[in-house]
Amino acid sequence: MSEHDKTLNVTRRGMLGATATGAVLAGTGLGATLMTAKEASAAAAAHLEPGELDEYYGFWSSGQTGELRILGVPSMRELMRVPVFNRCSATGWGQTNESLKVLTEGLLPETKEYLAANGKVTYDNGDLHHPHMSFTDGTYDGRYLFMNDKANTRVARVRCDVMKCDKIIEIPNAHDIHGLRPQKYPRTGYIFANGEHEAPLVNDGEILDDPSQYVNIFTAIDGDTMEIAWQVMVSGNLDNTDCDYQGKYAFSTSYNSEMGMNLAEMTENELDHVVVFNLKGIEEAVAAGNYQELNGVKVVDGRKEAGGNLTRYIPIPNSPHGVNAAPDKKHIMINGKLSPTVSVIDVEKVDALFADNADPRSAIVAEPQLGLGPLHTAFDGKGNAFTTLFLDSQVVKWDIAKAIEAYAGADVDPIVDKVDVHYQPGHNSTSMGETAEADGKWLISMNKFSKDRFLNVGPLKPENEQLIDISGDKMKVVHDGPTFAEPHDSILVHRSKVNPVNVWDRNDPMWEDARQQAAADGVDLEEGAEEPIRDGNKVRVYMTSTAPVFSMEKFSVKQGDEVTIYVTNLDDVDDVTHGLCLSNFGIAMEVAPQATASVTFIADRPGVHWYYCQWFCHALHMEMRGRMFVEPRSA
Ligand code: K7E
Ligand code: CUA
Repeated sequence: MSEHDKTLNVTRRGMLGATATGAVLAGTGLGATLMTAKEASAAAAAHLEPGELDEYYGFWSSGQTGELRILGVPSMRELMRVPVFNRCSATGWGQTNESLKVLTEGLLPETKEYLAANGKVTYDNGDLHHPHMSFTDGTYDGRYLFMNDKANTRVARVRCDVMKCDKIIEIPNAHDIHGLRPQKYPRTGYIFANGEHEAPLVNDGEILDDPSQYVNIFTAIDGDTMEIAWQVMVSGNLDNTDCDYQGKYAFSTSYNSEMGMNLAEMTENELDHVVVFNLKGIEEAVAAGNYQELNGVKVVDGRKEAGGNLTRYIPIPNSPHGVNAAPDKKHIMINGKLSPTVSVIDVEKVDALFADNADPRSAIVAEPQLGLGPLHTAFDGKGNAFTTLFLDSQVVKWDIAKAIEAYAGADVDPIVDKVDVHYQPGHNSTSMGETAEADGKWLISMNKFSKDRFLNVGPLKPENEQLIDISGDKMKVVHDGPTFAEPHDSILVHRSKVNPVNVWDRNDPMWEDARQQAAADGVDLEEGAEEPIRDGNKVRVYMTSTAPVFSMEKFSVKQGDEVTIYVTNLDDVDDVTHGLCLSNFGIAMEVAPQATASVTFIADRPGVHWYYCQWFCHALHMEMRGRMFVEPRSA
């Protein structure tokens, strides 16, 4: 069966409304013969010929893998992995001095102490759920991507010019950053980040079972400086977040308004809430000095009982999860999870909650019943919303205007279409769908289970991310895409918004420390040094690389020396990356065109040790190697 036929079959499965049984039937090939010409053309649009470029960049999280991934959409080809919170064997992320700086400089002092006690300088794991691009005036601006680490309470930034992480900060006072979104208007601006798990505010081991002393923390980070602007104490925990297109409010769901500590307590109430943050009110409180300073951060009190005008709590049924601002710049969708509904907030009605203390529920203008387990909603820019139904294993397309009419009493059904997905969808995303430029072409359903959709690879299965054509009235599943653990979220960014470079700028700040050290040693990074430079028991080796040679074919150090090897790649040709691997020292790193990278280690193994280029760069790539000689301590 050709690749094309497979695509057609998958489309047919979607049309059949396949359950697991339906999927097996479609596997017979029967489906393809039933395909209409229109469906075939949709499937063809998802298929790219070799060498054809995709129309969209897909930026994917990877959950507990801790990296950011880049896919091409609609082909669903994986283009790149960008290490962020993880260690990367290929690029040396977590080992090079440049990456260690990013991974360590934003850690809190007590974290550094804890890690040091365990023989580490940084965390090795992360749980990256939500990647989002910076905005200017309601749409992507191609500057940065921001993302959370739920595992170790961090927020990271990736530069879109080189697709490398340049900042990671740990968020004090909060616990386990989950929901994260950049400000949409006038620009990013703030990065809003939810602390998911509540904890005693002074968490020093004095308090365990007194929920009244537990708080949760909402954080606003300055996306330009990656410093914390302010934090807000809230009641209930915080799950997902999004903000309006006016720059006035942010919204965070809480699935545990009860502040329960176990499952029974957490799901006790029929209504939880969404917290509305009044950005101007918070800024004014901070400016007026109405805050307490905790761990160097200005923290204002937005808890329910605090009153004031910093926050409002809108009751929502029941354990709401996703928050999604519609491209109409007016509606915010709150996905009910344990309730079959999505609650629609009209941002224009939010002003009255603060100005007139209006009933918080007065901001709700629709609450359509969509199916079981609504988690996240995406948009097509034509007035439709697409909500994932986790329990039903479906995506439901619904008409926002009709949902509002129905809520006002009209006898209309907002549901336009439902399609089966395989299986149990979490997030979904549409092309440009979280911006004012939503274009209604593609939807990705990020399904948590793949079960029988792929060849069996053992008990641990991939997830299944399905591509759905949403350009017509009916949704059509056109492609299955397996992915490794566990992308939660993705964004689809038109390629016109993203313009990475091919070659690094020699003046890039990424290796500023190397530049300064070289200057102090009287060395030019682009020339390298003939011999290692000794500074007590510290030895610095400055090499350049030009395919297929390193500038040093050998160098000598003494056993026990702390050695730093700097490699500057002088090649400035697209795609001529070199790498340095020092065998049996556990050292390897990537050096892309015109970049400098460095690594530090103790040379504690006497003898001859080969270093070699670990990135295939030239016909004589195998010959691109050299020797490090470690003189024994006794010598
Ligand atoms: Cu955005 Cu998975 Cu962290 Cu929903 S969460 S699924
Ligand atoms: Cu240089 Cu391979």
